[in-house]
Amino acid sequence: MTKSAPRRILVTSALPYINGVKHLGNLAGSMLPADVYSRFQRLRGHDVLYICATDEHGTPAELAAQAADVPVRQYVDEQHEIQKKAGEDFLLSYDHFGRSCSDENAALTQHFAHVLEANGLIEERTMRQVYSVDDERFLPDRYVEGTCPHCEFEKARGDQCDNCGRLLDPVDLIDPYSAVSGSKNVEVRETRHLFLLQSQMQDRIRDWIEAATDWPPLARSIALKWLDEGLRDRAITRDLSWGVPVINPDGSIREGFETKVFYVWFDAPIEYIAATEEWAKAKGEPEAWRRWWRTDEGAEEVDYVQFMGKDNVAFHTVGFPVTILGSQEPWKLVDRLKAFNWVTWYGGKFSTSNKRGVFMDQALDLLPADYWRWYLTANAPEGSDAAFTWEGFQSAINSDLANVLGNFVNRITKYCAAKFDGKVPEGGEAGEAESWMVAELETRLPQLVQHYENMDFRKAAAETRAIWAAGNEYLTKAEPWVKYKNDVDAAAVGVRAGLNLAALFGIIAQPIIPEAAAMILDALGVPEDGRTLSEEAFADIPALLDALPRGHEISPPDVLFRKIEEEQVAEWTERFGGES
Ligand code: B3M
Ligand code: ZN
Repeated sequence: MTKSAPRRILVTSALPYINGVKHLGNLAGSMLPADVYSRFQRLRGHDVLYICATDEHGTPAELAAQAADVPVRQYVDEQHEIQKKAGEDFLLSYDHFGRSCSDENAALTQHFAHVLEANGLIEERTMRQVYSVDDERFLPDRYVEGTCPHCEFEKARGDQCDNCGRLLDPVDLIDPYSAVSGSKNVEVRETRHLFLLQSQMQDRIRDWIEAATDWPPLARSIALKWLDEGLRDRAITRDLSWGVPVINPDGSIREGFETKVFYVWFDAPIEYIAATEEWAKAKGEPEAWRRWWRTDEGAEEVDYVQFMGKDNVAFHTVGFPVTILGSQEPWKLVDRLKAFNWVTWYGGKFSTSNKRGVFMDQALDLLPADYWRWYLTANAPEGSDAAFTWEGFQSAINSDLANVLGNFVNRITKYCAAKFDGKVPEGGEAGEAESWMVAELETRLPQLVQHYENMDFRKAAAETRAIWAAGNEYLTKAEPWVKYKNDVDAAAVGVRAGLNLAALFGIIAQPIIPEAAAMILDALGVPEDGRTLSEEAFADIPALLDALPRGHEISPPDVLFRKIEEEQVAEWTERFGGES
């Protein structure tokens, strides 16, 4: 079989906002699937670049810093390190985890603003804004709170109502007050802002989305819904001091914008590109980012895949593409966008203040990353929202990981150590049970690959588990322990196939549970270059059952997974909430 050429795949996951460690739902709907997908494609032999960063500008950062009583710069520096560590501890294999407050992002954001304005897509307009007389400032977005004009929720934020989910214009709030001081002494005043003329790009964007027939359905349907409602021009600057300054092409501050910066949603997606620049600089090849992003310099052949929660889709299918296409410069556009619904906490919202839900750093104090990675992938919120429950978590870990995978590996390696001197046995010929197993793999392995290619993560996890389960069924059929009494050669076949299956199970487990997979593969002495999921590796499936060299030494791994006990479920329910 000829080796197919590696593809170049660019992966980004929505940039976690800087104001605090993310909860398991945020992880499950962007960073984790992006990581699983990146790991899968690397194991296929492709050239993958997985980029993420913290999203550090905007009102929530300023407000959180103020609440913590530290300068915003110090706040974002600290929070970036915390989130970076949380990601590493969750084994998220970013090639680079950047920061949207980087110089690269400021320069690129300003560049885009200049070319968009030159192309007639940015215009200065006067708009009405809430102004706080006592605070002596305008109150953008979350700086103002009040009663929602749609649902009468009393603590609606200026940009969005947390109760009914509607996007709001701060001037529409009823009984507005300042989130900085609580002052009700506010009025609407006129001020100038830059507007991105999205309405002019309506047809371009629609043509592009309509042509994107291979996108997973959720992302595409959200994008089309926004287009059907009609694209509106939107302000891309705010009255804030923390953010990317609005400058002229000569570097001077734009007149009238001395106390304004770009809106966080304008600069945040640009950070995907800027973070790639940061990555290139860090590895001492400052131009290396260009072949991933400039279609005139090699990025034409890149497959670019984005991962995000459903609330971010509009910004990625309308806002950012308007920036990219409107620039009329040869930038790479996303090829496929995978969106997720919510992970809920027993059907409700995660909430720090109400002690509902587990956040990324807390999770790892309880159990290793692999446990969470498995559960959240196997229950990915793809078709609809998915509720986290301790009971569901316990059963997934105890059944899928401890029983189906862990026991298989333990049983076969221990038996080999006890009866075959810890060496892959020689002797015997493959028979009916092995043919059955080969047939299973011949159907299931290609399906597994297909599910990953389609970015159907639940299905990929279910197929992975089905392959492990088939291995257990194989051992029941082959019965090496029974055969051993009368026919050691016949037992040798089962043990040999069993060990090879254990290796295969570790190989296919790598994208989702990399740590446990490495333990299995180390115990079986599978060399690094034998751990791939490449087309060549799966070309000869019968050979997979006889891949480890005969006579090769193996050792049983340490306990791979500990079962979750009832008492633990009770304790965690108490601490983090559960069925109320
Ligand atoms: N920071 C996600 C959020 O906080 C947002 C994503 C930006 S992606 C460019 O909702
Ligand atoms: Zn509302």
